[in-house]
Amino acid sequence: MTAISTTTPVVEVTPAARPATYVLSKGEKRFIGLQLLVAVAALSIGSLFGPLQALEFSGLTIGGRDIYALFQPLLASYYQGLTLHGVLNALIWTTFFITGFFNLTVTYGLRRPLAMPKLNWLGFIVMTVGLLTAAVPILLNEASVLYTFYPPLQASWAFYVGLVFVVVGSWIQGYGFYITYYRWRKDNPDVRTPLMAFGSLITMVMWQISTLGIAVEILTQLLPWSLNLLPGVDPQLDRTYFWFTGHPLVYFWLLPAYVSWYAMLPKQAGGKLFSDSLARFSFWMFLVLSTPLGFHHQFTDPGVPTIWKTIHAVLTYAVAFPSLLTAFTVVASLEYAGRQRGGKGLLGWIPKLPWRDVSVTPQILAGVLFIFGGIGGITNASYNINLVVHNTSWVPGHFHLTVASATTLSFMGIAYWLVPHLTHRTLWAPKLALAQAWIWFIGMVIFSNGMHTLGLLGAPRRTPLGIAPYVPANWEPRLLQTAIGGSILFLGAYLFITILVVTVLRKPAPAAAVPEIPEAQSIQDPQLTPQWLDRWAPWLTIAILLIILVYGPNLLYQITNMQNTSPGFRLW
Ligand code: HAS
Ligand code: CU
Repeated sequence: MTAISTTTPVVEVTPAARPATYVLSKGEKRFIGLQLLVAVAALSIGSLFGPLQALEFSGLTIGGRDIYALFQPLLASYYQGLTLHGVLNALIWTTFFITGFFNLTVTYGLRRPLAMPKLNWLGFIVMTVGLLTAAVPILLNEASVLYTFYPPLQASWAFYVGLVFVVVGSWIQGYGFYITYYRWRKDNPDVRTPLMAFGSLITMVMWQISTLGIAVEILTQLLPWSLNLLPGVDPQLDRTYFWFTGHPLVYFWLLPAYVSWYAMLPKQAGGKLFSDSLARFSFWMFLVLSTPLGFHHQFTDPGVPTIWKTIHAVLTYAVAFPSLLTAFTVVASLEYAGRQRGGKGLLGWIPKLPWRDVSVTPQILAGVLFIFGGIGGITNASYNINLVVHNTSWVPGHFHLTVASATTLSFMGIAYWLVPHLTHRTLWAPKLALAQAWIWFIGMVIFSNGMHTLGLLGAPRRTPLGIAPYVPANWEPRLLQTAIGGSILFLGAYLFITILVVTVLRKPAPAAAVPEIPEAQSIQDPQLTPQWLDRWAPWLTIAILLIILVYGPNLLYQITNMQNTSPGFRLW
C-alpha cells in the first residue's frame, strides 16, 4: 500500500456555509437516551440466555445436573431461552439503538431539529408497545418460535402483533426523518446531504422497502392463522416472505455501524474520510442490492427453482462488493489518521492509531472481526458450500461475527461517547471500558472459532447439544471451547452494561469534559462529489425494479399456488 499524501489540498466549494455545530436540546437528548435505555435493557435480559446456550453446549454438570437443568426454574424450555436471546439481542437491542442513533445522525447531520418530533415520539411509543406485547407471550412460553418464527411453529397472536408494532413504529420514525430531510433539501437545494444523515436515511428507506416481506407474512398468514381465522398456512411461501426481509435486516444492523465508521470514526482516530464519493456509492449499492437475494437462506428449500437460487447467489456476491469498498475506504481513512499521527512505513500507522480511545478501539476491533464474518458470509453464499454449513452451528458462528461483532461491538464503542454526551457525564472507568472491548474481541474469537469448527464437524444449530445423546467425541473439545468463549462474552456484555449504568448514575460533569459528537470531514470537499451520488430517484427506481425482476416471478408463482394447509405446531 502506498502512503496517502497528507498534503492533498482541500477545495472549499460549499455554496452556503453550514453551521459549524448543532447543540441537541435537552428534550432531544432525553428522547435519544430513552431509546438507548430500552435497547440496553433488552440486551441485558437477552444476554442472560447467551451463556445458557454456551454452557449447555459444554455438557458440564453441577451436582450431577446438566447446566441447562439449573435454568429450568427460570425457563420452560431451551427454546424459550433461545427465543429470548434471539429476539431481544438480534431484533430489539439493534432496532432501538438504531432508531435512537439515527435521531442523532439526522438532526446533527442536517443541523436542524426534527420537523415533527411528535411523530418520532409516536413511532417510539408504538415500538415500545410492540415490544411489551411480544414479550408477554415469550415469557409465558407461548411463543418459543425463535427469532425467525418459521411456521408451522405457531406462536400466540400477541407475539405477531407485537412484532408488527415494532416494525410499524420504526417506519413512523422513518417518516419523521424523511419530512425533516425534505424540509432541509428545500432550504439547501444544491448542497450534498451531510454524510451521517445521508447514510441513515438510505438505511431507513432500505428497511422500509424490505420489511414489506414480514408485514405481508404476518398480516396475511401468521396472524389470522394464530387467531384461527385461517385453517393453515403455507410454510414455503412464508419462508420466502420472511427472507425477503430477513437478509436486508442484516444490513439494517450493519449500516448504522458503517455510518459511524465513515462519518465519525475517521475524526475520532485523528484523520479524515478518505473518499466521500466511495462512501456514498456504497450506501446506494446497499439500497439497490440488499433485498433481492433472500433465497441464499433458502438454498435447501424444495419449493424454489434452482434458477432463482442461482440468480440470488450471484446477487449475494454483488452485495459483498460495497462491504469490500467499505473495508478499503475505512482502512484508508484509518491509515490517513495514523500517518497524521506520525506513523511511518508500510504498517507503522497502525500502532499510531489511538488505541487508548475507548470509542475507537471497539470499532476497529469490530472491523477486524467483520473481516472474518464477511469471509464466512461469502462462503455461505456459495450454493454448493452452503449445503455443508446450512443448519449447522457454523451459521451462528457467522452471525456472531457480524451482528454480535461488526454491529454490536461498534454500537458499544458508539455508546461510550454517546451516553456521556447525552447525560452530561464522563464515562466511568474508561480503562475498564477499553478492557471490555478486548474481552469481547477475545471471547468472540474463541466462541466463533468453536462454532464454525463444530459446524464443519456436522453439529446442528438450534439444538441443546449438551443433552443430545449422539455427540461424537471430536465435538467435545469444541463444545467446551464455545462454552468458554460464550462465558467471556457474557462477562463482556455485563461489563458494558455496568459501565453505562454507573456512568449515568454519576454526578454531571463540566461541559468541557463531556465528549462532543464526532463528525469526520472528508479529504475532498463533499460538494465535489458528483451530484448523481446525491439523487434519490435513479437509485430507488433501480432498487425497486431489481426487486420486481428477481423476486416477482417466483413470488407470484408461490402466491398463486398457495396452499394454506399446514396446521400449527407447538414442539416445546
Ligand atoms: Fe450473513 C446467514 C451471507 C453479512 C447476519 N447472516 C446469516 C444469518 C445472520 C447473518 C443473522 O449466503 C443467519 C440467519 C438465520 O438465522 O438463519 N452474510 C452473507 C454475506 C454477507 C453477510 C455474503 N450476515 C452479514 C451481516 C450480518 C449477517 C453484515 C449481520 C450484521 N449470511 C449469508 C448467507 C447466509 C447468512 C448465505 C445463510 C446461511 C445459511 O445457510 O443459513 C456479506 O455482506 C459480507 C460482506 C463483508 C465483507 C467484509 C468487509 C470487511 C470490513 C471490515 C474492515 C476492517 C476494518 C478494521 C475497518 C466482504 C468492512 C481495520 C483494522 C485495522 C487494524 C486498521
Ligand atoms: Cu442473508
